Amino acid sequence: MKRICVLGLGYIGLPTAAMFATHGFQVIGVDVNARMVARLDTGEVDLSEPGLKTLVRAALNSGNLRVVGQPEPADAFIIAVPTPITADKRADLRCVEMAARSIVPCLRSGNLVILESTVPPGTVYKVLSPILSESGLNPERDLLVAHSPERVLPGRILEELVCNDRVIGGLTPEAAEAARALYASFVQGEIHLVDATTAEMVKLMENTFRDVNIALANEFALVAESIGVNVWRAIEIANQHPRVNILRPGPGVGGHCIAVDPWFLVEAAPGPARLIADARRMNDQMPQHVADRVRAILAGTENPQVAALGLAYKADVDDARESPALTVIRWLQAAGCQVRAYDPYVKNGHLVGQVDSITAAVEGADCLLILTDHRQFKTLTPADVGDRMRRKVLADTRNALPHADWQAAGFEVYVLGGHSLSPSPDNGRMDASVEKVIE
Ligand code: SAJ
Repeated sequence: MKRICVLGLGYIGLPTAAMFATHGFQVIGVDVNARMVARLDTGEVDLSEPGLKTLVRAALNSGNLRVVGQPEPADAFIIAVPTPITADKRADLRCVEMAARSIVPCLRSGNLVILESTVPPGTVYKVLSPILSESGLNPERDLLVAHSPERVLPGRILEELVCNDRVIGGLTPEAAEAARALYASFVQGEIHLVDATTAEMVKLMENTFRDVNIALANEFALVAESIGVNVWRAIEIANQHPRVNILRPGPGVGGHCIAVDPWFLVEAAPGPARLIADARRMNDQMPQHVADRVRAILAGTENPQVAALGLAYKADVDDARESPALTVIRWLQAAGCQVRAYDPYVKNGHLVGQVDSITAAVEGADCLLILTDHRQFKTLTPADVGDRMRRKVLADTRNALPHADWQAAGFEVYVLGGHSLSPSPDNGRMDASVEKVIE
């Protein structure tokens, strides 16, 4: 295996292609986005991922990586395209199907085909194999077909690509072995060989575990609000127990993985997968919960203005797709609040009122709302913003700021899942029913 064709040059395909290219393979990177291919060809990487630009440029400069619009014959094909969900929460496999169809004319006997995209259990057998067999080759006899789901964390992709364990599910044991030999060129973690459907299930279970854990943390936050306990302190102490690891509550779960993958298990087994579906719904209702609280805090304020900090779905990434921050903002806007949002990384937030500085966001605002815990926001002080605001209210959905300092500086402080640090202001603007909730 010397020549690899990687289909899909996004957050997974591009680093994978560059990694193989810098490990001596001839790599053909393929993407249907012609503009992106043209930019990549000149070394321009539009994804903000630590170290990625350097790695891609090294791969291009070595001559081992070429980026093109159409697949070419190769020894191995790696499919790393998106698998979103449809409006009715089912896997949208059109990109996988399209990528698989596009390699059919290139396939030769003995080729290795690896699917890295996250897919519902059974996809390799029921969707990928039938398409590959349109080549006239038998996927079990003539080809080596495997599933090796990507499992890297945005923000740490390059490191995790090398260090994480890898699971490889083969359509046949020979296919799994062939895929192992390929990844072993750079993977330092252990490589676990199973059948294709088990590999599909492993990946979904990992993200579902995280989603259910976050849903529990969010439920704890709501319980804490209703009984007047600070959930953050409670979780911190509970997590000291050697067998407890509760994740963090927040304004919802975003990204294209944790908020999506659990639905693939529900789709595969709707009867048994009840807790999984409930957890999903719990996390999906958090943006509305946050928006409701902010609205209630601002009840009675004329023409309420909200300065929202953070559009990305999580800290220190530039990715705002499926971000709960956007949903919170849309709810607030629908309720008549004017929102000015700032995010140091996200570039395309103009639709939700993005402005280009914290100062512009807080000017005349009635509430400073923290939606993403970017590093830059954690060092924000009341002196940076207080004088510019019309009303000094801090609503922190990520427990990102030192609330006592803000309270000492005259801010009313509301923490998602927390109890109020300040006595509730008796200024008539506060809806009494709200205190308990966002406190
Ligand atoms: N979040 C919380 N509380 C937490 C942790 C996360 O509310 O305690 C929220 C984040 O703010 C974000 C969302 O969950 O909105 C998802 O963020 P994340 O960091 O948990 O996950 P992703 O989507 O960036 O990456 C995950 C990773 N999966 C696991 O850690 C099990 C990654 O390894 C996968 O490769 C990736 O999904 C994927 O592609 O499936």
